[in-house]
Amino acid sequence: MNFDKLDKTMRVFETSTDLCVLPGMYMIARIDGRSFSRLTKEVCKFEAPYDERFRDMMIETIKHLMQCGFRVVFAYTQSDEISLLFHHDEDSFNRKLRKYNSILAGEASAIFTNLLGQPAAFDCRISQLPSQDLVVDYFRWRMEDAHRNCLNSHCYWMLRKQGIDANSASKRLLGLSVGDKNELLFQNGINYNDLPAWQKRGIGFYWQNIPKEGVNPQTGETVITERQSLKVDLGIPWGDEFVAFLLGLLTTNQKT
Ligand SMILES: Nc1nc2c(ncn2[C@@H]2O[C@H](COP(=O)(O)OP(=O)(O)OP(=O)(O)O)[C@@H](O)[C@H]2O)c(=O)[nH]1
Ligand SMILES: [Mg+2]
Repeated sequence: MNFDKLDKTMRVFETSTDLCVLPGMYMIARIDGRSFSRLTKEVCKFEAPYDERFRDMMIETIKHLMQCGFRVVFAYTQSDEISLLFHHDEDSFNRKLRKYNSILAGEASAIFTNLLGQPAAFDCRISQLPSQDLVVDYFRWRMEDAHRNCLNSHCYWMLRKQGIDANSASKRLLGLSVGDKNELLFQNGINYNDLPAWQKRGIGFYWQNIPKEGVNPQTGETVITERQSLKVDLGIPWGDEFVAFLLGLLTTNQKT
């Protein structure tokens, strides 16, 4: 068989199951650290429950993901996960799913590994959402997860730091309500309300137009132009304010 024929014959086997995201669907990628429980506790020994060095590596990874060739309009991170919302008209690789999944997992793994100085891997999946309301629900879901993680992990590590073993600490928290957990923290000197917003709600990333002063070389006049700058928001709004913020973002990024 000559090469052209062989190429044509074999190509079918790797492309026949290719799926593309339908036009009009909103796409959100979730990129999650693989076995980061082990990485953060055994391999690298990060401060628990939250370590600013780990947070800052996630931030740098996301800055890269937002500028690596796709049109990402909003990113969100909490724990070891990253969510990327694409522009409504995003059309790289004809919206082929395998391209997004493999490239984003690869880019995140490469950057994070570099920052950490140890091998670290991420997986990636794409949600295909037919409406703006579902996009909003997606982020409300992740933010609610951040909030639960924050409360649970502060309780758990508060007990562990008092010398209680892993099993007993988990058992101690079983069946406690949100109110009980808040009270448990309070009795031990931690006011949940006073914890940093980035731990309770996660971190948001979006583009902002920043006015920039320049000089017109022909006339010598001062001119104001706009430059896009990436905002890393450690105090993103929550509740209705967050919903309004997201809907605003979706409206601006609806069509080209
Ligand atoms: N010590 C520490 N751990 C963190 C921090 N941020 C996230 N983690 C840990 O990262 C892990 C993320 O949880 P998962 O994604 O569910 O667990 P995983 O081990 O990565 O498992 P897979 O995602 O299924 O591969 C949890 O164990 C968190 O405690 C941090 O700032 N400090
Ligand atoms: Mg993980």
